[in-house]
Amino acid sequence: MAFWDEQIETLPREELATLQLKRLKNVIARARNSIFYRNRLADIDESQFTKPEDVVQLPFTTKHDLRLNYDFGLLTVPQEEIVRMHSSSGTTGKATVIFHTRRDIANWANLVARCIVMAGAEKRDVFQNIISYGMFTGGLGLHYGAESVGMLVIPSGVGNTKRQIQLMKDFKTTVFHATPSYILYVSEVMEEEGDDPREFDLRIGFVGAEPHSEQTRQKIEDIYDISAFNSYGMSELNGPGVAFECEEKSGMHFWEDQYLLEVVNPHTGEALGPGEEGELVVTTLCREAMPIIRYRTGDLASIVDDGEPCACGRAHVRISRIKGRTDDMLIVRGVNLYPSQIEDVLMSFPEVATNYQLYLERKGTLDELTVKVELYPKMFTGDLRMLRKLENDILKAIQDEIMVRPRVEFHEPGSLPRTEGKAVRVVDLRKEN
Ligand code: DLL
Repeated sequence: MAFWDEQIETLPREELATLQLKRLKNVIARARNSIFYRNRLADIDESQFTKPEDVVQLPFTTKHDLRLNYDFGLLTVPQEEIVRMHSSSGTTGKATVIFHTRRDIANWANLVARCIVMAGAEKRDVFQNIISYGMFTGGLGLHYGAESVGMLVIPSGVGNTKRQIQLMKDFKTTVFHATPSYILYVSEVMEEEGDDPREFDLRIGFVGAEPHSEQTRQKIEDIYDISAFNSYGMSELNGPGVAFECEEKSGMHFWEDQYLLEVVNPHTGEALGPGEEGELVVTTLCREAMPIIRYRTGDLASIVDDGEPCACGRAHVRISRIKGRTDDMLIVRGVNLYPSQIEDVLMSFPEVATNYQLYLERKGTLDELTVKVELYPKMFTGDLRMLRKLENDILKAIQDEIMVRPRVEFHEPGSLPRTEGKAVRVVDLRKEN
């Protein structure tokens, strides 16, 4: 088993806590160099902190704070010290921007390199980075990490799917990085072109940036005959490289030497324990240009609580898959649900292909949920009885899961809308009425 930074990855938990406390104090002091935190932290005396958990004495930082303090309000260094800017991919409201010093970029590349090596990829691999470059952090984030490891990096970005496939063939790509929805689309194009995705040289895939179920991961692994690893991050916390799966795949290791993690009740802000699902709240422990303290990520997950340290030997906690975002929650006929619950059900049916979308409408006073789902071509043989049975089975399984009876519509593969970046899973037309 390989490590990028064995000493820090396997640091005993007491030593990790000591390191976190020291870094937390430093980061508070540093944050005070920004206009925003100078006021926000005025009453805090961090010299009294005795353990990392004392972080709860600090106020939360929200996306709204970042927006209000656009552009340089959280910057702690003179502008000439910053070498890079990124932006979050939010589609509503003002953008939030994140700045990095040269050391921040090196640190981030190091973290991503940890993830890459943890998943079993190596210098000899050919790495195709099939994800958007630019303000989005997925492209450059993995790019720098992979170069640090010494892989041959093909910065192919997203789109031009036939060219992606050609590059994979010509340069014998062994590792890719993509959103789960786009890499599934790539496999459909391969099949249309008469290529068998299992026949390529691929062996490892990094998938992330959007919620996806365990079944979707398994689908990607089966289709490509690879091992796929879940990757979590967000622009406000650099981007990818925050948490990533090891070969045990029993949760994503959250790099606690760099990020202090809390899980809180999203409504009350109260601390939750291991195994309890809540909102991830994160403090950057090493960032120079723009430290963020107790950031309300909006992402819902839990700390894995299986009572065992991970068999890979890494000491850093593991988090579950991200269930969704606090703002993704749908209320349908008074019932709260997350799109990921429906994905879990859909992807457990082998007849279901790779794409789906949820449509919400209001008929009179009643919400109507339509689950549009693509089936594999073999299902469209004209055997209506078979389709009706499948429809009933899916309906029932969804209803059991979410307590709302949807409509289910079947579509041919490739017929529902696609995006090259993050998939749009929900079309909510109720707001327009
Ligand atoms: O998506 C960073 C990233 C790039 C992560 C590439 C992994 C791979 P943002 O555009 O700021 O940054 O979006 C962050 O995406 O708060 C989550 O809601 C969601 N997200 C990211 N990774 C996952 C994942 C990048 N593995 C937001 N599972 C986050 C579920 C994810 N959701």
